[in-house]
Amino acid sequence: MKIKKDWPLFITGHTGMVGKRLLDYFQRNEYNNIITVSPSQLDLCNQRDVDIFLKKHKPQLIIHLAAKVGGILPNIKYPAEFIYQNLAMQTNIIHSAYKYNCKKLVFLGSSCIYPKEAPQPMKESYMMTGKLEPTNKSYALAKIAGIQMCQAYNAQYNSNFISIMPCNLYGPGDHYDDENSHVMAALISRFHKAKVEKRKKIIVWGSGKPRREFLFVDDLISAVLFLLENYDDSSIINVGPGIDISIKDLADKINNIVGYSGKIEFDRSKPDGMMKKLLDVTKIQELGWKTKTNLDEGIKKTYSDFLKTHN
Ligand code: GFB
Repeated sequence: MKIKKDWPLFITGHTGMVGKRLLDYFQRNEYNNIITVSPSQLDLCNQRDVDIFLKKHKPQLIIHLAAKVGGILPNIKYPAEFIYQNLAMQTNIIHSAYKYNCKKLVFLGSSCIYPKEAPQPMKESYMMTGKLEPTNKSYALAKIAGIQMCQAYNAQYNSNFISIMPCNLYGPGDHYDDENSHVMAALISRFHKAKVEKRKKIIVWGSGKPRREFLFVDDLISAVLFLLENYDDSSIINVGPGIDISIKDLADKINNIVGYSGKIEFDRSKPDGMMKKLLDVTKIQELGWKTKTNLDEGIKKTYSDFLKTHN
């Protein structure tokens, strides 16, 4: 669908890592009708307030990025918050988007919607073919419900709500917290601290054997923009580089980039989560999109942003 720059465009979650970069892109490119709202002004979990807000602004385009997200530990510790907040926010947004005739909505899922034992790499068709990984079941089920909701509205009301499944994201503006972050942000911050404090050893969670696929935030932005213009299908679409790396090799990479010289130890009492989670990205590549940022380049850019914001 051809997107017009003067359409009212609502970005939820505009203060998050993805939202900030996307908002910046739309502002630089003279989209002149951008709508954002802070959580203190509008609680996206409140159905009535969301409905009033969308009735007033009538966005023609919605990019729904607001979500309760976190690394493996918060997913285990706060499953109720993950399922409630994500279900509530997406349900309110999707339903009011339909009510007020939104022309196109982008819903962001996650590679964790695929079964724990899915064959690798994971094709879009593998969704709901097996049991989910227990460490992020609440988050995954909320995302699966969001996908189904988009598909149901497309089928019944002829909406154009698309669902994009990215792999693990990272990049400037990530949330750096030792316990709650995703692995990339947690390790960048921990290796940096260990270097500054001249620690003899550093702890990396789990066995180091799980493999993860990482997508640099700017590549996700480019995929979202590409799919906005080039994808109007109900079926889900994977986004990633199609390459994965073990947590051990990732730790070694971050170690080299940060320049820490101590010993790396693995804490096997911490969860490994899914052992392999690699997306099959044939579908988006055949449409003509692929990632631009390789992992070394992405980690360097992320670390440099970390230094600017955390020194
Ligand atoms: O990014 P992450 O927390 O979540 O990565 P998932 C977890 C993997 O990294 C596990 C290892 O294998 C951990 O054992 N790891 C090593 C660490 N050191 C650390 C560390 O210091 N912090 C963290 N967090 N992990 C996420 C879901 O699963 O996948 C999200 O939690 C989302 O909801 C995302 O769906 C795509 O990759 O396991």
